[in-house]
Amino acid sequence: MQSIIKEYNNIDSWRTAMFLYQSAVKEVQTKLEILNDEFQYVHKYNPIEHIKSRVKTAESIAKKLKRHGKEVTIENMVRYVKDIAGVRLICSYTTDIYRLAEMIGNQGDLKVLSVKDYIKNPKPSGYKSYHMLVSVPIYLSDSVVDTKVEIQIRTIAMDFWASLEHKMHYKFEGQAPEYISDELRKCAEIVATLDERMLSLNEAILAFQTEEPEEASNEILLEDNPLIHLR
Ligand code: 0O2
Repeated sequence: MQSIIKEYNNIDSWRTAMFLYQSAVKEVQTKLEILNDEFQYVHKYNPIEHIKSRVKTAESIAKKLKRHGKEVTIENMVRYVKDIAGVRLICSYTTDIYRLAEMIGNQGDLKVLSVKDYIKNPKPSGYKSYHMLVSVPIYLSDSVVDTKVEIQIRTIAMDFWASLEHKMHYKFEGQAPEYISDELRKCAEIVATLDERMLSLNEAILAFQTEEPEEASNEILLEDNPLIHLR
């Protein structure tokens, strides 16, 4: 273990660091694809709609270090920028998010270093997402290097919102006109409502499908209809 930590702290070249982050993204993405395939095989359901992966650009790393008041060095980048390797999981429903988080937490070779639940505690901007910082062992020919990857899990609707908010943030460099920030906050509320209603609707559809074969007739009493609880 000691030798692994020493190796990690000894990363002194940009190419070595980027090679490790790219390998870590591949490793985590493959793991999550396998989990999703297994879930489909066992439960006939995919909790992941799609996966987006990226390694942060040099420009973005430098910007983040400056934002945190740190000198732009390889050492500081490895120590302070936690999301250089990033994997984003897009799901249909909020329940998928917590199901996936639990599945990730149960992976023996991934160490969960920290969790930020911006779904239960959204940012003042309205940003919602579930962030997990994990470390994954990268097996090289002569050593093993634990490498950090930030996994972001969010619904399709949250992702749609976050993409536009990100665009706004970059366009106005944090100085967006008040009416645009206000409108985005209102859209975040609509996103939350949409996610809730889509989840209820999906549950109602699933309940209907499982109950139907046991019914003597196809008639459904109004008070038994799960859809009437939606609003
Ligand atoms: P980019 O350009 O997307 O890579 P930080 O608060 O960011 O200084 P930390 O610990 O990395 O420090 O924070 P966090 O909360 O885990 O955020 C990491 C990433 O989550 C961000 O990376 C964004 O991708 C995303 N994120 C966090 N907050 C927001 C938000 O309010 N709106 C949107 N659209 N995305 C957010 P970067 O490096 O900030 O940006």
